[in-house]
Amino acid sequence: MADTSQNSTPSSDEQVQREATRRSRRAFLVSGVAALASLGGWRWLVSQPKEAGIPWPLRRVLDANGKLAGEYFSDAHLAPVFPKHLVREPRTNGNVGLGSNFDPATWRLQVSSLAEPKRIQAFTLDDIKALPRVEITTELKCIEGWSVVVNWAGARFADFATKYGLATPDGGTTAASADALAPYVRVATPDNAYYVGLDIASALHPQTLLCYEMNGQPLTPEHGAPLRLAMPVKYGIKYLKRIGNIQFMSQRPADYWADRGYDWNAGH
Ligand SMILES: Nc1nc2c(c(=O)[nH]1)N[C@H]1C(S)=C(S)[C@@H](COP(=O)(O)O)O[C@H]1N2
Ligand SMILES: [Mo]
Repeated sequence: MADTSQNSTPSSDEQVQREATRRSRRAFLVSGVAALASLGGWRWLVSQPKEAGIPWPLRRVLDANGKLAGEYFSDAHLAPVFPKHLVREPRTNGNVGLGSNFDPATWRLQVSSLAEPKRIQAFTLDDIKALPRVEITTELKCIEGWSVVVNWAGARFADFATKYGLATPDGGTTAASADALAPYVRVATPDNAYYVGLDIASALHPQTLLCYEMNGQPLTPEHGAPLRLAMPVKYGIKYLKRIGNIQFMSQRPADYWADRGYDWNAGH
């Protein structure tokens, strides 16, 4: 069949609009893929089992979001990365849930499944460190108005959830169906004094890390040892230090700062 696309002239505004939409959608997908590749996430993503040609963690994020890759994989929602020489030691900010009654030696990360009966699994720091190590240098932005470039190292939340099938209702090892994915995650300190709520797309975002190192050093207690969140698409309030509990949930979880009047999503 002859290619008529060169000389086809859109004859109405509607056709022009359709064409523009088609082109920008393609441009968007290409730039999204490039951004993932530059993060080193692409190789991991393409090694995952596929559904309809799309690796399942990504597929699920797209499904959960309900839009064409929209909010989470556009360049606008991939937080910018910085050269390492720009890193600074951040001040420590916020110590809710970081009381002294804590023994890192007996620490376990407790994860509870969406469905009843709750399946509770306990993970060690070595379990997290056994996952692919990801480094990212991004800006930690506090709602108080300061920001600082930090180099984080840890495991992708998505790798953790994928390996153990944690986001599926039964906490099993396979993803049964796309709509079965837990829509929300609650992350809290061991004493539950500080807690954040996340939608699943944000939790599985390729830049969301379970961190054990900050600026090349193991996390210090003030910065959330043994494990903390870093999620550069969100404000610092979501970077929960000293993670103790992760719960997959069907309802939007409470959030420490949202309970005090801040935006629940805390994206920027
Ligand atoms: N457990 C816990 N995590 C927390 C907080 C807190 O009060 N308790 N404060 C948050 C806020 S407001 C910010 S800006 C960052 C600061 O991280 P940093 O202390 O490592 O600089 O931690 C976040 N994580
Ligand atoms: Mo903050």
